[in-house]
Amino acid sequence: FKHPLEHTWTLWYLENDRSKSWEDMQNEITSFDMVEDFWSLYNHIKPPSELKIGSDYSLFKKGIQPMWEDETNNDGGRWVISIGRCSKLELDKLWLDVLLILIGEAVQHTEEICGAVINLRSKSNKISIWTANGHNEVAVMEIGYKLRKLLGLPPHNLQYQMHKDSMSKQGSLVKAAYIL
Ligand code: M7G
Repeated sequence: FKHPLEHTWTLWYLENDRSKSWEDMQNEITSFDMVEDFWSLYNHIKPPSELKIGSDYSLFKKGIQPMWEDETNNDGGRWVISIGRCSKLELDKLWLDVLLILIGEAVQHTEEICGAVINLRSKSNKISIWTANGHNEVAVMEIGYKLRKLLGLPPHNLQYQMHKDSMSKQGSLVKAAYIL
């Protein structure tokens, strides 16, 4: 017998390609709804630290696209973890921890959770957890506190950004709606 997960999850991979639009760079890899299938997928693919700069992995509930435009994300936002200098091992461990928190439904308000993204970037890698309603302050804060605790993050390492603010950003700075 395999062990069922609460939700079905879809893994996406974005490979940077200047000849394509951002949406067309997103590739849906596969979906799973069993613990054992998660591990066989995880063991089969490269860890994030081995991906090319400019790539993303996204894990979202099946049916939600990893983009602001999806109706479930539209009024939402994301908890962004600032990752300073860290080893490849630490980066891969943090991403795995986030995946396990998601598929293991380890935070309250699981209905608010949409998915998580890791961006491999030369300036700074980024991991973020996307939630459905950025104005549901109680849920957003409880999710943030739980993430901080489970991931063992020091204070001031989590910033909640509304997708609406990311969409309309002028410079490189998106204002934080909440900081933990
Ligand atoms: P990023 O890859 O999220 O972060 O955004 P980065 O700035 O650290 O590389 C880079 C660019 O990708 C944005 O300025 C948008 O042009 C595009 N982009 C990112 N996201 C998450 C979306 C999205 O959800 N929808 C659309 N249409 N474009 C996006």
